[in-house]
Amino acid sequence: MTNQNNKTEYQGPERVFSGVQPTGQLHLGNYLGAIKRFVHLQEEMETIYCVVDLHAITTWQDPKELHSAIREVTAFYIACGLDPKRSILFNQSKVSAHAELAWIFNCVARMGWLNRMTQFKDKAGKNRENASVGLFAYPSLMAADILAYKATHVPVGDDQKQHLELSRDIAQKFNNDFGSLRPGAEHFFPLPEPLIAGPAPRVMSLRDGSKKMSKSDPSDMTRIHLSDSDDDLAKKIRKARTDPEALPSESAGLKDRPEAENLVTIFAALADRTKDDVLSEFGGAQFSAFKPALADLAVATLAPFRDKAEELMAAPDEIDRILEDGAARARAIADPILAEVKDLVGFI
Ligand code: AQP
Repeated sequence: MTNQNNKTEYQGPERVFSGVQPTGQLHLGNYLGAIKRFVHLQEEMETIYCVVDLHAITTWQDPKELHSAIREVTAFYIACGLDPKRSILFNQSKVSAHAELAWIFNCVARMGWLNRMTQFKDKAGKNRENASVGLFAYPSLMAADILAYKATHVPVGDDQKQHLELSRDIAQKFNNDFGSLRPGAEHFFPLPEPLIAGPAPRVMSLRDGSKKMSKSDPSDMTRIHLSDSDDDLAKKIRKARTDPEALPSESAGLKDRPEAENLVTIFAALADRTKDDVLSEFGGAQFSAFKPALADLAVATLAPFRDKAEELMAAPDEIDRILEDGAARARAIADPILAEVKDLVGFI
């Protein structure tokens, strides 16, 4: 799993870090692109999963809604299978190393690097002058999230690939600038590896197969929320855009059929099957037969997460306790790393 070059150079332990923003409701893309993999990885490595509330405020968040969304993401983390004893679960603002290291990385990263980030361009849109400075510097904070723990592996959806590459550039430049001044510190930070090749690294909108499923799409019908009722789940799948053709019997036949490909990908990812395997069952079927089967599968898989998350949300003190405990364990890893960084940079 580890990049061989990185492994020979960086000698620290393998460690996973990732996060989800508490902005709006979690959707199927967040689950299949990220959280489902988080759960598998906790069986294999040390895992640290964060609710990235500092990232959330790079765009306006109502404070009351943010408060409740932090708990909700935590509840879904646990409901989907993350074990707070096995994985470290916490919210980012509780561990000051993230913000402190992000500042240092703002001084390592170059304007030209950040100027190339497509997510900033997409999110700032035409009104770039009015975007927050935090939105522009988002990738430096993301690098800090990962490197505050010297994490070696980062499971994310495909949309985060460019930010991960920037994290590697920041780690490399920090190593070059500061590590070379002290023997043995040339490989102070690992170059974190993205883990993107999941079963559904880019889940697309249910209404437009060329756009990714996203929290910020104005229409609810474009995405399946993890909190949707069974009826809403089934309705959204029933109304998902498709083409008039029957399903092909092999995945090669999905080429140039983005909506069909998306639904088959979702089915395969939810069922832990390959697309070819799904098509060997449904090849030749019309969407009128496939959609109800997908709706049943989605309800059977997602409804238990929703119900468990609701149960957890009814005990907010327990969620807060889990976050507090996770933050203490996170600080125990990050604080000594940050102390070394400060020393390397020359702070007293
Ligand atoms: N459509 C998607 N398919 C696969 N993975 C996805 N992710 C997000 N959308 C998809 C992955 O989910 C993780 C958490 O994402 P996030 O909440 O931190 O931020 P995001 O990528 O900005 O999520 P959204 O829904 O797309 O929000 P908006 O609408 O604000 O842009 C990440 O690993 C992400 O890759």
